[in-house]
Amino acid sequence: GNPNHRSIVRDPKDVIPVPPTSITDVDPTRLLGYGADLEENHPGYGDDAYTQRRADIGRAATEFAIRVRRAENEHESTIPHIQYTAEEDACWRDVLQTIKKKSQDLACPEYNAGLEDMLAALGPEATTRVPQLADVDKVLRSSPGQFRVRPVGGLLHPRSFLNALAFSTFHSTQYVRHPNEPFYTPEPDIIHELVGHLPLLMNETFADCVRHVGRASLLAPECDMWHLTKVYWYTVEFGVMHSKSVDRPLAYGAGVLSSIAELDNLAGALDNGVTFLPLNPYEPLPKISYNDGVQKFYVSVQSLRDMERKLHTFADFCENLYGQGVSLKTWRHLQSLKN
Ligand code: NLE
Ligand code: FE2
Repeated sequence: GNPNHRSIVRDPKDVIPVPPTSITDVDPTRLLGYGADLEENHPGYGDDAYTQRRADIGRAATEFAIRVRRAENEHESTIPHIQYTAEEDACWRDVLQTIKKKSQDLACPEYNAGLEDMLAALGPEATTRVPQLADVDKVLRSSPGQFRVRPVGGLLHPRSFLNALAFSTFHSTQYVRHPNEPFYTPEPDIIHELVGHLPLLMNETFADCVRHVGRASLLAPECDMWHLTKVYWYTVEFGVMHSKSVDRPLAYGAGVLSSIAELDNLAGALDNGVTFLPLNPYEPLPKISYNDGVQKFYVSVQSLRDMERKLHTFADFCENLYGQGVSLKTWRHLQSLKN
C-alpha cells in the first residue's frame, strides 16, 4: 500500500475549534503564568503586600470581564480606574525616563514617533503618574492603528490572547512591576504594556501585523497554538528590525522596549555575537524562555512593511489550510514526505 496513508490519520489535537465571531466571544478570564503566591523567580516573591496589591488589581480586571460579558456591551469608560500609589508612580517615572533616552538610538523610528504621540495625547501628567488604561484606550482607538485595550489579570491563555488581536483588541495588565527590580520583570505589567506595546499599536502597518497574527490563530487547531504563540513572541514581543540602511538592529518588540536590561542586551548584541534569525513563520521556532533573563537570540525583519507582507501571506496561508482541516504541523509533515 501507499506508506503515506498512515501519516494522514488525524490526531484529536488537529480538530479545528469553533472560532469567535466578535471580541465578546473571547474569554479573558483564563490566566496562565504566575499564580496567587507568585514563584521564586518573581521579584515580588515573598513580599505579601506586593502580592496582595497585584492580586487585587488583577481581580478588578477579571470582574470587569465578567460584567462586560454579561452585559454584552463593552465600553471603554468601564475599564477599572486604578489609584496608583506614589511608589508605583515613581517606578513608572524612572523606567519611562530611562527608556525614552535609550530608545532614541535603540528603537525603530516608528516606535519613537508612537511613544511621543501617545504621551502628547495623554497630556503632561502621563510622564509623572501611571496613565489610566481607559485614557490610553481612547487614544489608541482614534489613532491610525485603531486598536483598543481590554484589562486582564495576568498572562492570558494563548488562544484568547491571540484571537483578540484579530478583533484589534489588546489585553493589558494594570498592576505595576516590583519596585526593587524596575529594569526587568518576568511577566507583563502596565509598564510593559504602556512603554512596550501600546506606542507601536498607534502605527497602522504594525497594527496590521498584529491583526494578521490574530487572524492566523482564529481557526488554528490546538496542535498549532504553541507555534503561533511563538510567531507572536518572536515578533511582537521580542522582534528586532535590521534594515539595510542602518548598521545595527533596532527594537520593535515590546519585551525589549519595556526592559532596560533587554535594551542593554540588544545594544551589545552585535559585539557579543548574539545570533539573529530572519523571520520564517512556517518552520518550527526555538523554544521560548522568558523568565530566565535576557534574550539569547533575536528574530529580525527588514522593516514594518517587510513584516506586514510576510505575516499577511502567512495568515492567508493558515486560514486556507485550516479551512481545509489541515494543521501546519500536518502540512510540514506532508512536505517532508514529498522531499
Ligand atoms: N521583561 C519585560 C520587562 O521587564 O518589561 C516584560 C516581558 C513580558 C513578557
Ligand atoms: Fe507583551
